[in-house]
Amino acid sequence: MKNDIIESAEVIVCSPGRNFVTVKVTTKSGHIGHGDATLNGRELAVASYLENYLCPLIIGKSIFQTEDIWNYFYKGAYWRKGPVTMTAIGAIDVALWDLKGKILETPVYNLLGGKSRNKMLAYTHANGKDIDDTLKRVEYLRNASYQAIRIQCGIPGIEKVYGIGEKGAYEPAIKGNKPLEESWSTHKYLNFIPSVFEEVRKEFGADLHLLHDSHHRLTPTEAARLAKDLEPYHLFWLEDVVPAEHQESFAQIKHKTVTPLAVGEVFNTIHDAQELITKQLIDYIRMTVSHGGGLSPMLKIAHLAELYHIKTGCHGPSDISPIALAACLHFNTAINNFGIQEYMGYSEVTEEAFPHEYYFEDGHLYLTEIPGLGVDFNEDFARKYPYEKAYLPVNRLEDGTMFNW
Ligand code: GCO
Ligand code: MG
Repeated sequence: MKNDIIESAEVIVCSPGRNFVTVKVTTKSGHIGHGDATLNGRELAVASYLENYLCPLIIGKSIFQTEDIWNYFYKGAYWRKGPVTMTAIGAIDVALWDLKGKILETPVYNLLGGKSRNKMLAYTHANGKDIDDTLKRVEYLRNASYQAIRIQCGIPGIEKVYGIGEKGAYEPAIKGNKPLEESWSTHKYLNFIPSVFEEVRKEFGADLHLLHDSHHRLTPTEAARLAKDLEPYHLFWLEDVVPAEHQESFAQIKHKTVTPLAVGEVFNTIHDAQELITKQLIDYIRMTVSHGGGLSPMLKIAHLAELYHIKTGCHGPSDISPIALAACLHFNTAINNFGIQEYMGYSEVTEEAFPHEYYFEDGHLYLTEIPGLGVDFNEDFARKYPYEKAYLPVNRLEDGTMFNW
């Protein structure tokens, strides 16, 4: 087809609001497509993989060959899987789908199966330093029209806990040359968290959808205890209860509780989730388009999950760029088994760097009819903010033992 041959592929690493890695693919006809290659705290590894290995190999190929190009990079590399590799492949894949939409003059969702829904339920975060503070934040978000809220709360006796920021908005990556150290006590966490949900339900009633993230910190036995203790509060989901690579742990948890389970933000291929899906050990698969290798493999994962009653709930933190979020929204629009979309929003600087068509209203995210993904990259503006090294925190038990973050 006319217009479809790739002339160049470039990687832009900069920090408009926070660090982002953006891939820009240009066709001979001058069309431009974008992909997001941001992997929080490991940005330069992905940029190097792209610059040195993937970008040079797509020059001269057709943007329509997404399936062949994806497999060329996945099967063709011999070394498979892993967040760095798959985020890099995913960024190219998304940029090519963006180009397909632009050249065919249609939104990307029309190429993925068409419109299966008009709007997408979104959840955001309430992060309180204590129960009162958490209740205040839930109230604020309810007034901002959210119908689904993830609840995280400071734990008495633990100084610095996952999910709780200084001023409300939560950004885990800290600029500097070494990671911040957090600390953890599962005993204190398990004793306290159910009381937070008790208060939230008392105050806000049964209709609000509530979610919670354990961030990979429990054993299957501890996870089952928490899931059972939370049953009276009817969570939408309980996320990442155990380290995600232990697929077999979920059988132990799932068979003990009716609290819905979600996992997968750190997965990067279908093989990470295959057993969880086909044995129906989870309720929501959290893989996101950019870290999951792009739209091409994510469609396969969603279709497999659909057969087993499992819905999607794409990871959508502020550490993936609006390009990746838009890719999730097109994916969510096209599949049948959409569940929910995480949505944290962005700083003003980030919004200016990535002007976008999608919007949030009345608790939901919406797409428009614009061709492609509907996100631009304001490159000159973004380049004014150079990359600054930042790390995700590490986590130790109270006695100093290295633990899961
Ligand atoms: C979530 C996540 C994030 C991650 C972050 C890592 O559910 O949104 O757990 O808070 O920790 O995206 O970069
Ligand atoms: Mg999470």
